[in-house]
Amino acid sequence: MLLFLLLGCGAPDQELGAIEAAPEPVPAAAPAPEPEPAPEPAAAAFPAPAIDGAPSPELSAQVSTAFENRYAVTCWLTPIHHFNAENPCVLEDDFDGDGKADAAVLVADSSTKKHGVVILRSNGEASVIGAGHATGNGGDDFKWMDIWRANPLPESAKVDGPRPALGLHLEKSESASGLVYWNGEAFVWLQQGD
Ligand SMILES: [Ca+2]
Repeated sequence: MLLFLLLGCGAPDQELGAIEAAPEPVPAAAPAPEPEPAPEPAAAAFPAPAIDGAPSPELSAQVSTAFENRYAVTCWLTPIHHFNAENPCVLEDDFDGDGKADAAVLVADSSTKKHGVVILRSNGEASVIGAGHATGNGGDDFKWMDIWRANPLPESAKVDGPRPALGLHLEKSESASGLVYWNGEAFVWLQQGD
């Protein structure tokens, strides 16, 4: 009988309780789960070039800001198939031996229009060869160049510090070429052909 009364009286109380309780904020509700951290991008220090070989807008912006707009990305080379020269606007590889990708980008000086290469290193530093900066036999205007690619360093390349596997092979087809490589302090010219 007592149980019956309790049950009989309990129902309205529970309803009231439910109504009164509704506006109460639920204390310590389970917090929304933390979003999964985005996976680290695969070691790409620089925005990938577009499929057609043109640098991405982000990479072009990095070239502009590295030297306060002095140099502009200028893709003046075209592929030469019979020399197997793809001649992309951007070569991405480790050119200073720190194990991280750097980006070498064809540029021209915005005022003098002299041609050259800006190298954006993975440590945030930037260098320019040509484009007004005399670099060995390459001079200060690389307009003569019609082929470039990443090539292995020959043993004759002297390096102070971690040895990069690759340098920039810059060539006038069927004529002269040089390898520009990081010697531990700067990008320097190593003559390859006449
Ligand atoms: Ca590097």
